[in-house]
Amino acid sequence: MTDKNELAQIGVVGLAVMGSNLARNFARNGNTVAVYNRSPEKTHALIEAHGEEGNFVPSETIEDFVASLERPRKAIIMVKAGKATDAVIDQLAEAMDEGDIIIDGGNALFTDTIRREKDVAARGKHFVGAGISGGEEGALNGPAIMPGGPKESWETLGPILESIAANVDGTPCVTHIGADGAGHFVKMVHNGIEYADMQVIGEAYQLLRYGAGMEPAEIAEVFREWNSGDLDSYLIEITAEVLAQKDPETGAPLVDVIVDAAGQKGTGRWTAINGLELGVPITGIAESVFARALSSSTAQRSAAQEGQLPAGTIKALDVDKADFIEDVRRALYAAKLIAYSQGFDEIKAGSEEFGWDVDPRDLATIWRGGCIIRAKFLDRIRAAYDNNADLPALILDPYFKGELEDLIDPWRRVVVAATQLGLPAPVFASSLSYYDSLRAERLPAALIQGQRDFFGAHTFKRTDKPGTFHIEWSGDRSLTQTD
Ligand code: NBP
Repeated sequence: MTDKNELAQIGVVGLAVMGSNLARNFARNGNTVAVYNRSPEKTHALIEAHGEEGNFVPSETIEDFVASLERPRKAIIMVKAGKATDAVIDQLAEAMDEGDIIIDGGNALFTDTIRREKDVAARGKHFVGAGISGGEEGALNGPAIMPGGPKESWETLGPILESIAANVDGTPCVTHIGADGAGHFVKMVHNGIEYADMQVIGEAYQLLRYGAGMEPAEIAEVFREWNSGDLDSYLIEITAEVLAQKDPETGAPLVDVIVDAAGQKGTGRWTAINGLELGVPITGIAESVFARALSSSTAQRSAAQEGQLPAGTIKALDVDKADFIEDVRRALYAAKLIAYSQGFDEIKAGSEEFGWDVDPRDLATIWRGGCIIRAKFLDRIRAAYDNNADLPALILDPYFKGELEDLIDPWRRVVVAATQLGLPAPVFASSLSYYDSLRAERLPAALIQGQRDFFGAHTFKRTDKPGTFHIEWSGDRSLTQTD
């Protein structure tokens, strides 16, 4: 149904896949929704195909669109991230009045969101950068939404966003995350965790396929079973679906006909770059980004295969298959736990750096539904932060420490097996090194400090007394205290 005279509670600008599904979600949930797209064909197509789903108010100009919104006006931008977003913000800020709210629901870099919030605030309007996860299906049926921006905007926006968000146990998967770029920041880290989660699932598959010699359909069954336990999650569920799928053209397992070069749109890379900038060791996430890059290094990979780099001694698997499958499940759980732990570390560091006061319990709550990393064990993460809001690391929570007791030996066995089989398992292995580094009483960093002092007089601290010291390396090698 469309009515040009009715004022809309919310508007959507940009009616490609995400925007049109989001607009339908608003309409289906009883909101009157104004819709506008740069090229009017998309607006017409939406109304023609889905106009009966609820109340839509279509416009062909941004001015008509703005005029069709009730005050304070609320418009969500769902256009291509980057310059297109800036252009639309400018048009809306021009046409809107003081106190109106512009929401960017695209995948913006959080530093762009901080900049845009300042600019829009200077023009007297509110700007909310909102991370939206769940892809096109989530946008239509209930995404997880991570809005940042001013708290007062949330008071106006909250109810309408709650009406379309996913809902778990009566709790909507949306809450105010923090000021300016906080929403897009946590969405970025969500995607980084997603990269790591997908990579560890891929490594488990690789080991079962080429280590244990299992066929995709058989592995699909294993993943189905895993989905009923600790690993219960959307990504495990869809992995079983993908592995069970046959290529409609050849009848071969679909996974065998897909080119093994993983794409990326940038949010994983942003998470890794930000981790480096903040000095947070998000090794699982960064390794996953590199793993995708390596998979797409087609020329190098084919040269390495043709040139046959020496493989060394490859040892076939000599353990019981069922035992190996269980070991891989536990290694996957452990590596996934590390990825989440590191992601939450990055959010804590970002929150401190930018003064957002992000509550990790909110994320563990809203990520339980709608988003790609939704998983049963987020309830455990929530409980961990409920027990201790200042946990130094998620894996130090008593429940997760208990889980690690059961995971650590299988995890070590799987990393050894992967090495002996000559199969890559970069996140399984690097996460284990991260874990052992955290546990280590002494790290080789002491030696590195010695080297740095040797070549650059960078000084070092001592274990036995306070102060900063230097050895006269090129002289008499005496010790001096520099402060
Ligand atoms: P796209 O990212 O493909 O963008 C297409 C839309 O942008 C069209 O409506 C297009 O209008 C509009 N647009 C462009 Br391009 N340049 C414009 C400009 N200068 N002025 C006004 N409009 C302009 O759409 P999408 O895949 O629906 O994604 C929308 C946003 O949601 C993106 O930021 C994306 O990163 C984010 N997101 C996507 C997913 C997903 O699963 N796809 C998930 C989560 C978030 P036109 O029709 O006139 O060309």
